[in-house]
Amino acid sequence: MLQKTQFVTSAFNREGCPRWDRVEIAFAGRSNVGKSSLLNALTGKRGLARTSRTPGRTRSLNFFEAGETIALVDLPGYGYAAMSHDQAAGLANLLRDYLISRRNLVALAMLIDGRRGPEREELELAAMAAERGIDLIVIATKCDKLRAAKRAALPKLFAAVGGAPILCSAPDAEGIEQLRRVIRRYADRGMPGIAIHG
Ligand SMILES: Nc1nc2c(ncn2[C@@H]2O[C@H](COP(=O)(O)OP(=O)(O)OP(=O)(O)O)[C@@H](O)[C@H]2O)c(=O)[nH]1
Ligand SMILES: [Mg+2]
Repeated sequence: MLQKTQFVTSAFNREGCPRWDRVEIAFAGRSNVGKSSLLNALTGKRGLARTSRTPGRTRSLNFFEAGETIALVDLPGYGYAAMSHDQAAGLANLLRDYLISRRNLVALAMLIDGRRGPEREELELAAMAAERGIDLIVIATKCDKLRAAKRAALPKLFAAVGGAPILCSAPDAEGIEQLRRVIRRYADRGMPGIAIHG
């Protein structure tokens, strides 16, 4: 199912988002944390979502359809300082608007660098998800960079966002199967009874 994921569209505002009944699983996190790389690893398609060493690569909401019932959404990152003020504010608005108002959104995959752990923005994201009743999937990225001791300390480091995250590494494919299983559960559950738009 995920291997057949296809890019559908990029949106720069609410009106640009697809009108469909798919449930959406969105990938959020600090700029450069590895959202696009993880999407590519999950789908096995290297060039599906654009990645870059330079933070601030993804500047729109990017929708990908997978199977019959779900979509994955690659979100722009936050917290990238070297962007113009207007540009950063515009991206933050786009992101906030999507997270707060998108009815198709059922799960937020929150990516956090395993070396950093959650910070203020992640606590805000977690609170927003809880408030909206959106599932939170906490993911520690770049775990190939962690030494054993740091790895063992992850549940404690991530305590403020619910404890043990899913440990992932895009180059090593660590955690990818586990995450695919989580996503498949949303696909199996199918769509909620009511049609959702907007
Ligand atoms: N070592 C390591 N590097 C990674 C991993 N995932 C991503 N990277 C690298 O981190 C950089 C940023 O990756 P992206 O996937 O573009 O990050 P992003 O979160 O989509 O960034 P924005 O779109 O700017 O918000 C790239 O140089 C990736 O190769 C990982 O699991 N391990
Ligand atoms: Mg990206």
